[in-house]
Amino acid sequence: MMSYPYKDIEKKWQKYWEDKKTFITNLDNHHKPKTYLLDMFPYPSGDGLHVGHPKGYCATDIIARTKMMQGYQVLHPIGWDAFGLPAEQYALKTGNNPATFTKQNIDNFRKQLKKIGFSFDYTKEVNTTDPEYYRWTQWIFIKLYQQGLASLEDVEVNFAPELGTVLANEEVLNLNGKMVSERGHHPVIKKPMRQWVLKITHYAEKLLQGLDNLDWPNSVKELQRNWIGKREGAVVNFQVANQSQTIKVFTSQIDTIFGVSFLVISPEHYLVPHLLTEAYWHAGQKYILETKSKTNLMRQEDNTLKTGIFTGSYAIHPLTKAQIPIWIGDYVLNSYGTGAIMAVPCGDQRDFLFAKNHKLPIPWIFATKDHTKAFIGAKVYINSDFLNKKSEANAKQIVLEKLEKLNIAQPKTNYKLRDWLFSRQRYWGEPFPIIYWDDNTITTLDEKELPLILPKIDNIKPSKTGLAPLANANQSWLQVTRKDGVKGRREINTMPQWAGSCWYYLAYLLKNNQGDYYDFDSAIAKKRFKYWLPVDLYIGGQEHAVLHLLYARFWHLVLYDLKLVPKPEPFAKLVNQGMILGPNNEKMSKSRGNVINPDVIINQYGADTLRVYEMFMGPITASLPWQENGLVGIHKFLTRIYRLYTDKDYQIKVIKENDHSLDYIYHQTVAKVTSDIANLDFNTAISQLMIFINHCYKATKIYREYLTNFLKLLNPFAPHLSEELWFLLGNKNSISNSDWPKYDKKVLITEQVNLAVQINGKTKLILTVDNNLTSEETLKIVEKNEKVKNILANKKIIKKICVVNKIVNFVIK
Ligand code: ANZ
Repeated sequence: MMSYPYKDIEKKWQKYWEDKKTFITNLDNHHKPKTYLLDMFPYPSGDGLHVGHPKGYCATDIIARTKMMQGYQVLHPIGWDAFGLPAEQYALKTGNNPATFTKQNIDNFRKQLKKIGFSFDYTKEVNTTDPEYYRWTQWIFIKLYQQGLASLEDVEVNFAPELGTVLANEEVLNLNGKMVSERGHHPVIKKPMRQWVLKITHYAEKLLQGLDNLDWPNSVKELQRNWIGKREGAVVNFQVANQSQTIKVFTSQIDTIFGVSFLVISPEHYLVPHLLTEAYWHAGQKYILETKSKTNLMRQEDNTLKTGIFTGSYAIHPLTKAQIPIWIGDYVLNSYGTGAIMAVPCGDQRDFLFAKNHKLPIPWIFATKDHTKAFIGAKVYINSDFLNKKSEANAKQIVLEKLEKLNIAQPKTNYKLRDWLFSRQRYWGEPFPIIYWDDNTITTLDEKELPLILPKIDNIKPSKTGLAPLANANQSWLQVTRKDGVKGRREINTMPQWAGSCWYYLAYLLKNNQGDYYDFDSAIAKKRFKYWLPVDLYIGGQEHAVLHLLYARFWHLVLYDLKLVPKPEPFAKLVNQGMILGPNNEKMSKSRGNVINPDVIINQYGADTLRVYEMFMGPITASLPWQENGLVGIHKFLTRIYRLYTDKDYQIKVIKENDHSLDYIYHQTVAKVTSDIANLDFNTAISQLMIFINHCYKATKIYREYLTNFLKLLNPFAPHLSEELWFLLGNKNSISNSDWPKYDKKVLITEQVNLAVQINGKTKLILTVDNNLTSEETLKIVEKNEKVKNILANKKIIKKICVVNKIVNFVIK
């Protein structure tokens, strides 16, 4: 196969960049415009990198190298999200300490990344398991605690007995109607436990509002909006007949109040003991016990049997004064709204199924002939007293106002978002800086006592009861004595893996020359945050759409409110790279046996081939299968470049004076590659590089400066090869320190075309314009034209339609 000495070349330049510190960023140099490019930092697994990892890193690397040549101060760091379950489980299996194992994995990951030639500034490396790092994770926790945003609560948690740990809802899957852990598919059951909870719900509204201004994929913003789940509705009070209690229900459809034929409260509702009458007590208790084994997911499923039991009590309908039965039903969740509902079987399918199942009345308040399911569609009210003939919006307002006056209802905004369960019964996580004192007080550690270092222990097995592994730590770690002699013990739970990844983009900015961190609240930190934030481009997988990205935004908002960071949002622009699938079009995984190891590819074709191939596969956001022949094609392309610059046959064609024969293709290439990179259209930029090389091969003369500048365009994609050829051309300094080429727009004008200017489809004027304009540019020129201005004077333009090089049509009233 056609090849070039990529092995020597790549080794040589990787060493050069390291020796010359080419990509070391001075965080305190704030004299240029900046760009902060962030990759979702990897979990350093024992399996090492696979070819999917570099895809996102290649994208940020291209931008980093381009921006550096374009005169920006660039930060492109990397680090390790190194706490977490896999290391702990591996350690359990092999009897190793996760720390040793994690260090080996990190060293291996770093070595692999270096071989791909990324322009990462490794001096800014962060590692979430480094005590100097988690000192600040603990510090932020203390801030949250001081703000009242961290508290201990008895929560029904998802407990995985085999893992001996509690999992957040997001870490639990519904597999065939059973709760299992997302990682490893271990069974999960509900169990009440005292846990740390972070009050992310306090920030629900800010988290929702903040999304509007972010340059993020709409799909991700929509996922976050749904997760936050804001609902405008009302709380309505139903008086219990012959009792002093009222039941508060949350409804988003108060206009359906005349359709209410019963109430349903959740099995966990605090009024259950008051409402269950003696006759129903036994059956009620049995039902409540049964629901304990069900997941929230199962309870909420649309088409399952809607189980429930009558309490024996009745409520009074606030408007009709009718007595309506109160039921317990597990499709009503205690954690949402008020944990109680007014059931409208003709308007809500779950209520409909419940009514059918328990033979409860179904009053029809919507004009419809279909009585086989709950009504959906445009509402026409019947049997609804003063609401009949009203529009939906009107009806909602009228009932609410009426009930508000009677003190029976209040408007209420509800959020689906739940507080964040923050305790894990694991060893390999950040210890909480918390002490429980024998005098029943709880305190956080003093800042000066941080970091609280995770003690080395021999037995990191969780006990099957859910007591965390740190219960096995040495007494000298567990026990503390206060100056006044009062004894205390440390928290034995640890923080979840999300904690360390909530603020790592800030940690990069805090790195000092000693390899640890400036104080989070120091003057230097403030200056750096002010200059470098927000992150300009964040690239990572779609799987982090809700959890990591919502948690990190939450912490950032808290830090913003504490005036520790200057802006409320951490990540201005987000891009989700697509997956690299196995050659068989399936997700790459060890179990499927279709994992491609980048080391093998680099050995066989070189890192530049790997990089250019990954970027050439298709749009960065697309998920596409790995294809060996594509890789071969790219390797041939790079070899062709190498030959053009080194082979005598071509060298004799190189001229020092421009003969202008390549002017057009050269300027076109600079223009296209520049804008494609800015738009993250890397595959089409590479196509253009190929077109340029084809022209050079066909040309009889090649202007030397064009060859030189081509290398700058190639550099972000194939940094080693371009650096090698750059030095071959006699340059003495890294190509990364050179300036990005400019193009001359005039050269790109080949002809002019006639453009019809129309009003409502009728041609009014013909203008002659250049044939290389974008639609925005065309419109600008047309609208500036005096004659057009006269035609359009005093007209109200509803729409502008532009067909480039042909027509501009103004639609007017
Ligand atoms: C009456 C009604 C009539 C309702 C109707 C719906 C349709 P979203 O919009 O998703 O927030 N609901 C309230 N609390 C609940 C709980 N804890 N568990 C289960 N369901 C609950 O859902 C709001 C609606 O879900 C509320 O409006 C309530 O039923 C139900 F034609 O009230 B609705």
